Formats: sequence, C-alpha cells, structure tokens
Amino acid sequence: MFLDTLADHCRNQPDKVAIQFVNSPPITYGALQSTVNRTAHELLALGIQPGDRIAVQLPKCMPFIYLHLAAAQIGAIFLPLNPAYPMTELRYFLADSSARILFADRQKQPEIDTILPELPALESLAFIDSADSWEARVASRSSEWSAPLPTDPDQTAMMLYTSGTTSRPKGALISHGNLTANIRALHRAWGWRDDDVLLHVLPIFHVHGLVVALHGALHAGASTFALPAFDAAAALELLCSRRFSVFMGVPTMHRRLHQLAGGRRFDLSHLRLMTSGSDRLPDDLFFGYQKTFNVTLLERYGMTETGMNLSNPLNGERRVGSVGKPLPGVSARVVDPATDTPMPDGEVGEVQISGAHVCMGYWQQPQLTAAALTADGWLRTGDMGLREPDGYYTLKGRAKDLIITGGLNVYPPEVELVLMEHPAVAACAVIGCPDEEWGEQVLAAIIPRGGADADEAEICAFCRGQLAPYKAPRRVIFVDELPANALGKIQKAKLRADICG
Ligand code: MCA
Repeated sequence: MFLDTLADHCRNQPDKVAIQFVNSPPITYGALQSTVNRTAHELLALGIQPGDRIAVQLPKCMPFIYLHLAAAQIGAIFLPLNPAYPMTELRYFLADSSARILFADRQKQPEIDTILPELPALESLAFIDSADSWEARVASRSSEWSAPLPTDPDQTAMMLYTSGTTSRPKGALISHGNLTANIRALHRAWGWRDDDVLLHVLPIFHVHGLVVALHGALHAGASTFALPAFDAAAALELLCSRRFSVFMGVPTMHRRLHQLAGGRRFDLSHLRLMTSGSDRLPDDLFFGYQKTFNVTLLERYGMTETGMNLSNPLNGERRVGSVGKPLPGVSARVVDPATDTPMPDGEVGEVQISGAHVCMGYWQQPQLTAAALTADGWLRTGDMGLREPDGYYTLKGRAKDLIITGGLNVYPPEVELVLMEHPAVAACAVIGCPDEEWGEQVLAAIIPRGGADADEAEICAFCRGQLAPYKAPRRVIFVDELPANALGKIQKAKLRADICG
C-alpha cells in the first residue's frame, strides 16, 4: 500500500527534503513521518475511529498533508473540501458525509458556528491558524507508530465529492488499493525518480494536486517545492531556475505561463516532465509551448472516480489533441452508450474504464453506484471519444452535462437549482461558453419572472452566496424563451450555438 512505501522512504532517507513550502523551512522525510505519527495519535485521542469521516477545509498547507496521511494511517476517511465553498455548500458536504470532525481555518470560525446546529453528527471542530500551531498542538504526542499500517486494499482512504448531472454532489470512495494502483501506474508510465524535484502549484483538495502530483513525488521518495496558490510570475521564475524536473498544471495555468512569456523564449527543456490535465489542452497551447518553452506538454486524462486513466507517453509521440493510451493496469474501451456495445476504432462513443484504480462507488448511494457501472463492471465516464487504430485515444466532448472551467468541474443542474431560488428567475439554463483562458466560462440564460426586477450583477452575487465562486455564472443573459425539444427538454447544444457562437 502507498503508506508502506512512504514509511520505507522515511526510514531509509530521513534527512532528505520531502516537502518545502515557499518561505517555510523544508520538511524532511523523517520530520514528515514524525508529525504524521503525532497527528495520528492526536486523531485517536480525539476519538476518531476507523471509517470515520475527517473533513478538512484548509488552505494548501502542511497540516492538510499531515491530516491526510494520518487519517489514512488510522483507517479513517479523509474528506478534503475546497476552501472556497461557502457555508451552504460546506453544510451539505458535512451533513451528507456525517463527518465526525472538521478541521478548518480559524478565520472561518464565526461562519461555521452558524451552521453547527444543523450538523448533529459533527462532534468536534478544530480550527488551525498555521502549520506552526499544528506542530505545537501535536508536539506532546508520540512520534513513533507501532500499530500495523492498513493492509486491506478495499479500505476507504478518501472521499471526494463530485457532482452529478441529476443529483446533488456525491462522495466517491477512494480506497487504499485505488490510490496504490494509480500511483504505481503513474510511476511506471512517467518514470518518477527519487532525484526528481516537483514544483507543486496545484490545489491539494483534488485528485490532480493531491494524488497525481504530491503522492507521485512522495511515492518516489522525491522532493516537492510547493506554492500555496498558483502565481504565474513566481512559477515561471522558479521553472527557469533549473531546480525542478517535474511540473504539472491545468490548461489555464499553462495558458497564463505562455501569455506571461509574451513572445519571449524560455528554454525549459531541462524539466524532464511537464504535464497538462483536468481539461482538454488546446492545440494552439500545445504548439505555443513547444515554441516558447521548448517543451512538449504531456497530456493525460483522469477523473475523480478513478484518478488517472490514459496518458501520452514519456518517451514516444505525445500526440496533439490526444490523451494517449491506457496506463499500465488500466483497461479502456469505446462503446455505444445506449447499449454498452464496443465501437470500431475511429468511431466516437463513450469511453469506459476498468482497473484496480476505479473507485469503490459513492457514499451511501447504491443506486448511483450501480448506475455508474455497466453489467460487466466498466465505469461509464460520460466522456465521448474515439480510439485510433494505433491505440491513442482522443476525447470528443461529453455525454454528460458538464462545464470545465480552469480545470474545475461545474455541473449545470447544481447552478440551475440555486438560480431557481431567485425570485426574478422563471426558468433558466446554465451552459459553458468557450473561453481562451478558462477553457469555458459559466453562463446563465434566464427567462425573467413577469414583473420581477432582474439584474445580472445581483443574480451573480446571489449565486456566489450559495456556491463556490468558480461555479457562479460569470455572465447572465435574459431571454424570452429557451430552445426545447418536443418533450420540453432544454436543448443546451442549440443554446450554446445561439449564444456563444
Ligand atoms: C478561480 N476563479 C475561477 C476559477 N478559479 N473561476 C472559474 N473557474 C476557476 N477554476 C475565479 C476567482 O474566484 C476569481 O473571481 C477570478 O476567477 C480570478 O481569480 P484568480 O486569482 O485569477 O484565479 P486563481 O486563484 O489564480 O485560480 C485560477 C486557477 C485555479 C489557478 C487556474 O482555478 C486552479 O487552481 N485551478 C486548478 C483546479 C484543479 O486542480 N483541478 C483538478 C481537479 P473573482 O475575482 O470574481 O472573485 S481533479 C480533475 O479534474 C481530474 C481528476 C484530473 O484529471 O485532473
């Protein structure tokens, strides 16, 4: 399991830097293990049992990482939450997961106090000011750990919420076996090495930043240098410093780096691996990167329920517009989504995935879990694509109603539900309009309620009160009608074509 490999590195190279946050002292593998052990003892002292959900809504910081690894160590379920979630969303995640404890930023305390009466299962709250305060808090606990590490591959390690096209967000259950399978596959495919140095700029409440990037480096016994948030200028300067060998980003980050270069050339070819994921990499950016940075970005494809599925090769052709081939241990196929019948190469169908990395299902949602899988156990990704005769896959859109903005998924029904609560909204449809920087921008088309005052800024602000800012519409347009088919279902493709061109 992934914890065993990490324990080996901590034992064998205790003085090597594991993680360093900018402007903070480096944390060695030995120190990482000691504080994780202390944190695990602290969780036990707080009464946390195996299987309990530990919710963490913290900025990117060391305590987040300690809590994640310590939760796994004691067999609890780590539930990371985007710090941008407002209280309405936080309340939903805490209630749905019946989290036993919440670790949150001290600054959020007054707001969180207001939702506590509605969260009977939440027994404890811990507010954290800084990495130092966490280390001081656990300092009296033992730095040793003698209990066995979890061995059951089916034991849940993490719960990651992902929205649905017809349902409220659901918690995908990621097991120790899922994580281990995924990290091992990426190691083989991307040739992770112990002398790698990763520049980490991604958020860590998602698979990309937490599993693909951070676990990738930890599993290799490599070193990570972390920025608490993406900053294109700082990142470009660091990338040029020749200190790093690996960098991972979403297309919006790569776009900003490319724009920052402003036509100047920077040779970043000393990096042995620069990847792009979480959204489609536009062709112009792929070629722009080659020209500006002398780097061919490696595009790969994953999802919350699986971690990584497909990847362009480390050595060999990184094909523009393609997400490459199945990772080691991953099976992929393209099917007719109506019948789950495999399609011939070159024809577009739904991409389906199977392997030891596919999640265990959704928290307390047996029906949604069953619906996500075919009769023979393939995960329906909801992504459309085709397989070339030489095995490369290309994605061709989505079967599901999903917007990706800046590498984050937004499910229109979630936004539409909020909009329908606004008194000036009679009907609405939320779509993603293409955008060079963000990939897509969230747009709401609204039929105003007769006589009600409808104001774009006010409606956007209303949504921001209830949804994380990235989910709230950036633009609202008022329409007299929404295109619908004979059954009354809104035709989003037509709406997109009419509005976004
Ligand atoms: C920030 N804003 C956004 C987004 N992020 N709006 C839409 N989409 C977003 N993703 C808003 C802010 O609230 C702010 O609004 C305005 O945009 C500008 O903020 P700015 O400071 O420029 O943005 P930022 O903080 O620099 O964030 C941009 C970002 C960030 C760095 C690209 O979105 C990001 O870290 N994205 C990566 C997401 C990620 O890791 N996804 C992986 C998911 P205002 O000013 O109006 O308040 S895992 C996954 O998808 C699978 C498994 C996979 O394959 O990887």
